[in-house]
Amino acid sequence: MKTIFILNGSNLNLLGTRQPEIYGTTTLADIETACADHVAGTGFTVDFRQSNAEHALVDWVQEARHAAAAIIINPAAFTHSSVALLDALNTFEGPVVEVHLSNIHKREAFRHHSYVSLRADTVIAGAGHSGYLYALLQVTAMLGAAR
Ligand code: CA2
Repeated sequence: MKTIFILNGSNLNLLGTRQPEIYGTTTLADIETACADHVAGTGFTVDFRQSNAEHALVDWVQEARHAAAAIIINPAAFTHSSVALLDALNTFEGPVVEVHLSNIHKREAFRHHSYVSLRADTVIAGAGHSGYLYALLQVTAMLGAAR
């Protein structure tokens, strides 16, 4: 069984409770369930996590070097600020897919730059919560799965 880490950054624990016009009404727990259902029976498992702390995400990326075949990450605000997260991702050898619920390029100028995109193999933005499922399709394809 190969593990895919799905890492979520700051404030994403609030999904479904605030700003539904931007982020939708689906909760992070709903997304976790959909991701687990999506990989059921494929030989992959997902390890889904969220933190408001930059260092936790850095620690999890370091852990992934030994514990995960791929990383899907929505770094949230750390996307636009964290060289530490980029440095950690640069030590990971498997596929990395960056996901954003919103289209960051359609929003404020400060969201247009992503440090994480300097490492990501694929970037998905603006697909809402479905972006996580598209990311799973992409990493399983990159890892050579049937779907
Ligand atoms: O579109 C995305 O997924 C973002 O990564 C979300 C981040 C934002 O800083 C990025 O520019 C784009 C913000 C996540 C905050 O999530 C909330 C959810 C509900 C209510 C308030 C915040």
